[in-house]
Amino acid sequence: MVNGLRYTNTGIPCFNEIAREHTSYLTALKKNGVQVHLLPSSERWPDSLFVEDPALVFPQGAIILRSIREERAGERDLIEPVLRSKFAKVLEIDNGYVDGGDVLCTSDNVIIGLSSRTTQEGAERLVKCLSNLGLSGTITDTPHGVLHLKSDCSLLDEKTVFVTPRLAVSQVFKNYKKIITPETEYAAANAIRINSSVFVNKDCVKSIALLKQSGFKTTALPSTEIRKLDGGLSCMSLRWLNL
Ligand code: CIR
Repeated sequence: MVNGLRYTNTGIPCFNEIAREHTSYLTALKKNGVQVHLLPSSERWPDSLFVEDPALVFPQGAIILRSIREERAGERDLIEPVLRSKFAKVLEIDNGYVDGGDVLCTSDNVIIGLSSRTTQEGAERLVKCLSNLGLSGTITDTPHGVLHLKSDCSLLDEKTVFVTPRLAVSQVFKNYKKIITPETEYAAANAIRINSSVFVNKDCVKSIALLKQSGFKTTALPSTEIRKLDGGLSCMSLRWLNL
């Protein structure tokens, strides 16, 4: 895993530190009422820890995505059998490319960000798969130089997004209440709402204060080492409601 992809090489991350961050994450998920299914690790696919990217899951079914990066191309084969064992309906993106990190699921729509990982063709295929599951999708842009749409935003509740200033201007959020990350803490935007708590990067103290002031309960989690691989809190799990 320490050999995973990274945009800027700040040195090989420490395996033990990542393992500790991952354990804190798992503990917090369980403490907040999530039933966790842990997948076996893979030496062959070092980025496979980031299970958010090769698939999407909804109560109605799962969608297997397609990575544009050869270094991640086999991850879909790792996750597919697990999803087939859990979902009656499993669809696949067979053309174009989409990473799950570019997909923000809201209560009534799925927002898909075009990026260096998600192509127009992949996004259009995804909209078709979503429609097959009875869901709607909207394609939008991701700010230039940002890895994934969700590097810069997260959904805090049905009507509220936590978003960086550079993405907050997007029309796609025009009907949302926006809480804007402080200029020095863009990394906080990759948060996740888990039942009654918002998981947020522990170092982002201003953001934690801001979220608390806005009435959200927070769980501060360490992610310094995982960030060296461009990972964040959303990307280490695939989350769905058992209806
Ligand atoms: C990559 O570059 O693909 C991984 N090192 C990081 C992926 C992070 N995924 C995400 O934010 N959804």
